[in-house]
Amino acid sequence: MKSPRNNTTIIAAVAAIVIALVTFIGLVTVGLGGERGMGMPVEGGYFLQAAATPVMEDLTTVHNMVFYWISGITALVMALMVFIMIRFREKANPVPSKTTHHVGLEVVWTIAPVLVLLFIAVPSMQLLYFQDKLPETEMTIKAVGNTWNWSYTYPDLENIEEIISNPLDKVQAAAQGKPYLLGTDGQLVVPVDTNVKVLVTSINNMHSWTVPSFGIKMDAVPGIINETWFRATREGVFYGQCSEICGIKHYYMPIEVNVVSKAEYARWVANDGAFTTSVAQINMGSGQTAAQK
Ligand SMILES: [Cu+2]
Repeated sequence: MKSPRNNTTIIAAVAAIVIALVTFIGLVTVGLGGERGMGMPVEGGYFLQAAATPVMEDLTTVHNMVFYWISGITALVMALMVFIMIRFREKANPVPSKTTHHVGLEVVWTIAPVLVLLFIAVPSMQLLYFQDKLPETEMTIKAVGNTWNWSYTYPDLENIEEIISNPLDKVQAAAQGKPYLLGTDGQLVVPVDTNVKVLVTSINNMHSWTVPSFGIKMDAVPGIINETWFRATREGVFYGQCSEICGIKHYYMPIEVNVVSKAEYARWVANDGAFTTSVAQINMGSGQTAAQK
C-alpha cells in the first residue's frame, strides 16, 4: 500500500503535467494562430504579415521557433509551481524539509538556459547575416524620407522621374480601393523575383523605411546612406509605414510597393514610369498569364 506522501507526489505530478500541456498547447495555438495579412494588416490580427521575401520567410521561422521555446519555458515554470504548491503544501508537510542545496539541480538550471540561448542564437545570427549582407543585386532604388512623405528614385534609370509618395486622404483611398493611411498616390514599382538594392536616407530627421511582409526595417538617417535589399517572390501591393517616431506627421508616411511581373516592369520603364492601364487590370492580367503557364 502506498503512503499518503507518495499519493501527494503522484497527484502533484499529474496536475503539473496537465497544467504544462494546457499552457503549452494554449500558448502555441493562440500565439501562432490568427489571421495573417497579405501585404497589409488585418482587422484584429496580431500575427506577422505573410512573407513575400526569403528574408521574411526566415524571420517568421525564427520567430515561431523562439515562440515554441518561450511557450515551453512558461509551461515548465507553471508546472513546477503547481507541483510545489501541491506536493510541498504545509498540510502535507508538518515537518518542513531543511534542504537548501542540490548540486545536480544547480548544474542543470545553469546549463539548460545556456543551451536554450545557444539554440536560439545560432539561427538568429544566421538570419541577421542573411538580412545584412547584400547579395548580387540586379537593380537599385533610393528611398528618401522627407517631412512628411517618402520619395523614390531609380539611379540606374534616367527616364524615371522621382516618385513623390504622399498618402491618400479617406475619400481618395476609398475611391481607389486602397487602405486609408497605407495607400499612396505614388507607389514604388519593382519587378518580381529580382534582387533589389534599397538605398535609404533622409533629408532632415530620422525615419525608417519599413515593409513588414518583406522583413525590412531600415533607418533613414540624414547624411548617411543605409543599404538593404529584398527579393519579392510574389506579385501584388505591399504596404508599410515609417517606423521611426519622426514628428507630428509620423503617421502620415505610408509606403506602398507594387510588385509586378518582369514583363510588366519592362513596359512600365519603357513607358517612362507609367502604367498604360490601371494597376488593378495589370495585376489581373499578370495573374491570368501565370495561370496559363
Ligand atoms: Cu517618418
